Amino acid sequence: MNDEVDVLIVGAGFGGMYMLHKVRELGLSAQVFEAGDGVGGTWYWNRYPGARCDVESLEYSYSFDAELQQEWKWSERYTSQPEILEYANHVADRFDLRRDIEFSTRVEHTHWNEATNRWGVSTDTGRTCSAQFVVMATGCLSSANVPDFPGIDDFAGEVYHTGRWPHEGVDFAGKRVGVIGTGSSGIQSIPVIAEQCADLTVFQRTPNYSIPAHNGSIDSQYEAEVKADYAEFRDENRQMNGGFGARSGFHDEPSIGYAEEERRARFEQQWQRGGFAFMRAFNDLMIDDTSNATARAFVRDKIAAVVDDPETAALLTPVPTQVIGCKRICLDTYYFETYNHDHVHLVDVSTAPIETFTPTGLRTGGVEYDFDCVVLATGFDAMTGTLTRIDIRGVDDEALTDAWSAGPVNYLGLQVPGFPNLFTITGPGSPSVLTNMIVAIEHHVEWISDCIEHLAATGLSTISAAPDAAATWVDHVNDVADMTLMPTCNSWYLGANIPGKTRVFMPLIGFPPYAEKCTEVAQAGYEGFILA
Ligand code: NA7
Repeated sequence: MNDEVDVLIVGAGFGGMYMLHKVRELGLSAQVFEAGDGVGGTWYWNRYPGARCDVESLEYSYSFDAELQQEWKWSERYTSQPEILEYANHVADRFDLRRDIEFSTRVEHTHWNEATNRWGVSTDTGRTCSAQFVVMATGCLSSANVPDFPGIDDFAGEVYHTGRWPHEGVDFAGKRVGVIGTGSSGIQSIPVIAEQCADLTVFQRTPNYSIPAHNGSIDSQYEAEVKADYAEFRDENRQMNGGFGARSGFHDEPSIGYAEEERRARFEQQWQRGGFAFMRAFNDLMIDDTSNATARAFVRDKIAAVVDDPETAALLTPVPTQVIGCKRICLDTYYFETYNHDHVHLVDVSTAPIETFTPTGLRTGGVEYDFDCVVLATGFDAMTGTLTRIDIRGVDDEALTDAWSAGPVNYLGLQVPGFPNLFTITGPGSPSVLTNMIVAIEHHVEWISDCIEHLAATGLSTISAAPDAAATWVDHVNDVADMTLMPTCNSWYLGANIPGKTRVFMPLIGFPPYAEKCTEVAQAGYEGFILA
């Protein structure tokens, strides 16, 4: 147990694990506190059936160690949750990370002490620790959103949230199951649950655009090509918008000017590639509504072609004005096909919300539905939820919740004014969830460790974001978002899925320019930060 360390890291997901490794490389001491009883972060918690990464496995993996990326072998094009968790455990073993991680330990308070220039951290297990630096590696999708459904405690059956799935799994055989929510978690789990249960009813508030993943065993020839020069492959991806998909057929031209037939052929080609490649069919899909409308019309036709019952197909189809890509696109395996089974039913709760749970099920639109269990695929209090649930207090005992009462304020998504030596990995204001998360994580961890090294080398003890730099940055994040179609719907990027949460666009659109900006800032002596 380390009670006094140089760096305290909160979370042992991919961010926390790499941060620990880098801190050790600097020759500094570290302690990690992790709420789960194992490593893996979001992949530790999200064990629902069908859970799978939506970035290809050869890309969604650490690049920092050449041997690690050569020796690890992925079995599928898109990795399943169990295999990602196996990989996370392999990394923890390979780099001997566990000896500095305290599991089943949730950080509750993190207070800055101005007299000592150190953070005091305490946990739900009664542990306390003091640290010069605190790195929040708490993830963007860690705090489950459990809507306040009346009567939920009276329901006699089981209720599961996809983001808090029981480790022993759930046996759906012979059961009547309700699923609430049709985001990624619902869309991935519904086909798998449908295969196992007796009867499935899906409650949908907003239909989503979903693209087939065309998942399968990894293409060994492609894998060999990538591994022949993995460093080059990583570089190519880092130069892509979002840090991924360099070899997924990106077409760097606007759709306008293309004849209808050519445009559809291009969409079809990308549809057949599968996954996010679809949105790379043209370069203006997220900035020009006319162009976006051509993509969504294409997907609407696909849904109509797959779903047998026209009424169900209509319900599953987003309205024509709903921008594709505004909410995160889902990748699926036989999602729409699932509704062709007789034992799968769809209930629209857009106009008649779920009124109440009952002892035997739930009621909506005056109709009672009976279930043995209900799955909440209702998402997360994304990006800020986990940070604001911790009692974080900076200079003058200011609470982070007060500093962020009108939405997250920080500089580069890395530091909050008035909270010295506290860093957020993939915090709001950085590209985070709009990238391949591992690319964003590695970038942040390396920037933070360089920064800590710089302070040590120059004999400085604190760094914090300058208030004016942070204010300008928040405006910049919103200005960039406003140039796109991203703020046109009620997405979790805007916090719009959480009642009462301030509506502000949280992630920055624009990786790799963001990474270049971070480098420039560091090279200019950490311009926009106050060093003391
Ligand atoms: P999402 O994408 O936030 O989806 C949550 C779903 O739950 C979505 O369909 C919501 O409808 C629905 N929802 C939420 N609250 C309710 C209530 N009260 N009643 C009915 N339906 C509700 O979360 P996911 O876990 O699927 O995915 C999160 C990210 O994880 C994903 O984007 C990937 O990055 C991985 P709504 O659309 O708000 O009308």
